[in-house]
Amino acid sequence: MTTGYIWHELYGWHDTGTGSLFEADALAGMQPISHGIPHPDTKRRFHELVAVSGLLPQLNRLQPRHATEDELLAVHTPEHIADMRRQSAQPRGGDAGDGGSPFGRGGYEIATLSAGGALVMVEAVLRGDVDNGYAIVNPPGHHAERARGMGMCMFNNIAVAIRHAQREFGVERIAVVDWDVHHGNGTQDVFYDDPSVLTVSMHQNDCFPPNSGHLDEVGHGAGEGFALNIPLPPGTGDTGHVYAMEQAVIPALKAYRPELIVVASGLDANGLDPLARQLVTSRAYRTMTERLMDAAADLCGGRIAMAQEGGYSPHYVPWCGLAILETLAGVEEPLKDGMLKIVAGMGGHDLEPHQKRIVDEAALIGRRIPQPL
Ligand code: 9RB
Ligand code: ZN
Repeated sequence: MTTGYIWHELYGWHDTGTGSLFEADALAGMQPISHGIPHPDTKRRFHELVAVSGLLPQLNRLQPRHATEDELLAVHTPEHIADMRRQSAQPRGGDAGDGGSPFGRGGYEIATLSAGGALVMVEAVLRGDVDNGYAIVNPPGHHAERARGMGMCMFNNIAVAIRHAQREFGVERIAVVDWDVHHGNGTQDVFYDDPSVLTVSMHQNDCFPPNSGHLDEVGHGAGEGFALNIPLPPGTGDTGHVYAMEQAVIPALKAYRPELIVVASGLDANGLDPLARQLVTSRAYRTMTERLMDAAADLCGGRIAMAQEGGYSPHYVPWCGLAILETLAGVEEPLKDGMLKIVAGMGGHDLEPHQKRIVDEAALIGRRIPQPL
């Protein structure tokens, strides 16, 4: 098994400012903080654990490149791309679009390298250079819509990669599985009318963005039936997430029969994340990866490309990410998660009736996915 891997130093230079997410304002009691909640150190620490664990030499390290303007245009409006480029050239950078997503000067170049990282990974999987792969890209992408960035996302990295796969490799059906704790609204927006991409998002109900990712969002027009949302109640842990994967996500994939699975791999459903209230440990990330790999082996020659989205616990994101990478790479003796005892010890891992009800409802919707082409 060869597993592709991407991390680039420039991803660690994405500057989210001193009031990151919660805008600093001395007149309103909002203190600046150099290490805001979204901070690239979390992803850098993930990469460093991959290196220190000894896994890195077993991976096929790929070099990201910048997505071209033409590649971005397959997803985004010319106005949004021009706006990001213009703001990025300002001495102090700018904001992706919602006033809560700052980026520093040169942020455009980092964002195009992020989209290009997802694209290179998808390309390597489709060419068969690697069996599967994980790109720790930054900034994230899944909130970015066609015409605007938001939620710390400038360009929709995986959407750019998917359009590239369709244009250059003629892939007809691609499935997105988004297990970030926030709704993958941007990816859903880009493909909402399009049956050639199935978007499945499992997330904490009504976490972010507001009023987004409900069960009744199923796609529109020719894309009707090709979006699936699983809005899990706050407090859902390992069993609930694995249940959602087994009962709703995998059957939806089997109904759709994708030729490639792209995972929007946010790691912010973990039990220590400051931006959500789920209770996932590395165990569920490991099991969810196994289930997806089994489905991919049945459906699409094992082709899975994962790209990083959110994840804000500098302590625990590295362990969750390592568990996924070890699973992708088929490591037989994984490194023991040094924090599992404490995070798992917080409880909440049983499947509660109110969690099961939502997953079962989503599963019914997922079973009605039509045959696209
Ligand atoms: C804005 C606000 C946010 C923005 C992003 C996240 C998480 C993103 C992620 C959570 C809350 C508020 C722009 C509040 O990890 N995605 O995967 N909140 N953003 N107020 N305003 C004006
Ligand atoms: Zn997130």
